[in-house]
Amino acid sequence: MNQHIGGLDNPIRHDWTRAEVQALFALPFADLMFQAQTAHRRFHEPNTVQLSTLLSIKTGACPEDCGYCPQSVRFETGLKKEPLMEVQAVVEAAREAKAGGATRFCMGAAWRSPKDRDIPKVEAMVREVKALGLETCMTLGMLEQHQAQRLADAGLDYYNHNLDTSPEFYGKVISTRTYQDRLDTLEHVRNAGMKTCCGGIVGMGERPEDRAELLRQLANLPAHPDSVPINNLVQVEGTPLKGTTPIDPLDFVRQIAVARIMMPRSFVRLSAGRTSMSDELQALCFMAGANSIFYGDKLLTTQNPQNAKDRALLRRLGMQVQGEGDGAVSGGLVVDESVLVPAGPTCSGGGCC
Ligand code: SAM
Ligand code: DTB
Ligand code: SF4
Repeated sequence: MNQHIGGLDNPIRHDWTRAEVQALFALPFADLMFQAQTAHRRFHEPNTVQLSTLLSIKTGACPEDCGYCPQSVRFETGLKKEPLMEVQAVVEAAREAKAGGATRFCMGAAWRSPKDRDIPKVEAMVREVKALGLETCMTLGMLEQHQAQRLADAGLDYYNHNLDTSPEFYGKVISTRTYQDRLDTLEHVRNAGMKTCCGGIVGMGERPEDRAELLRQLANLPAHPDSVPINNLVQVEGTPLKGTTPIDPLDFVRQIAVARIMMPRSFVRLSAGRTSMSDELQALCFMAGANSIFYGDKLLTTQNPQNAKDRALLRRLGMQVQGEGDGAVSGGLVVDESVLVPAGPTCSGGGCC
């Protein structure tokens, strides 16, 4: 009987096998959703969603060759490149995001990695956005340990750096940085004491085994990422992945559900790709355990649903926004500690529990 693969008694695990993860994906849809809902309700307020707004602080002309990305200099996507923004323009955008209801502001740069000469400006952005009362997140490419430390010291809360896919499929999408490079950056971020935001993309032509392996890699990190963005490929004209057969929408929901079961305390973010999803599909994603979205009419360079459309959807679903409403919600987490289990023998004490 596969009813509770993963074990509800000690849900914080870092030792998932390939067979266990594939067995979760193979569950009948209703059984998988039941397990995901059970995990979700154990650790989170089930009707609350966290809103993050994205801003591209440096756009295009990236030297990397990520096959999905409109910002690579190697692909003719018609994107207008923009240099690193001025601090005050970033602060103005953050103020607008806060007024619209976002609690986290994520700044992204089309860099392979930041240059040390860019760090003072980026530190100023962190300090000033934080002073508005927003959580801060950045995604600037690979970081050296000293760079991660400087960002942490400036007060950066989260660093986003995705594994993107399985180690096996990775080489079909990116050649200019290795999987290990990404793991190293994540280690630098954890060492510096920042929270990690790390997930991937589906719908890139990967096999079901690659989707399972992406989640196994994420859950078996020394600490579960605090946020796990699940992106559905946004196909952009001119990128090598334009024309890929899209993922079956129900398999996308399964990706969210298995992420929720394997990383039950993390925020699972329904990320890129929402403009081509129906309200009903997004509702299934929330039921599968997604509890965060990107909010605002733009992601980095591509479209995201308009604020009014998202507000209407959340209203139809009776969902609250974290930080709004009656104040009963604490960081999206249910604060009844009696339901939390002590760390089991598989936990490495990496800060996940
Ligand atoms: N340049 C930095 C880096 O890649 O490390 C940060 C910005 S990069 C745009 C951040 C993430 O956005 C990528 O790792 C990828 O997962 C996601 N992404 C980029 N283009 C996408 C697309 N077309 N569809 C879905 N996700 C995408
Ligand atoms: C993540 O996992 N998804 C966001 C964020 N991290 C930076 C980015 C999505 C980008 C989609 C393509 C674009 O708008 O350029
Ligand atoms: Fe550059 Fe990041 Fe796009 Fe890759 S995903 S091409 S590193 S901006």
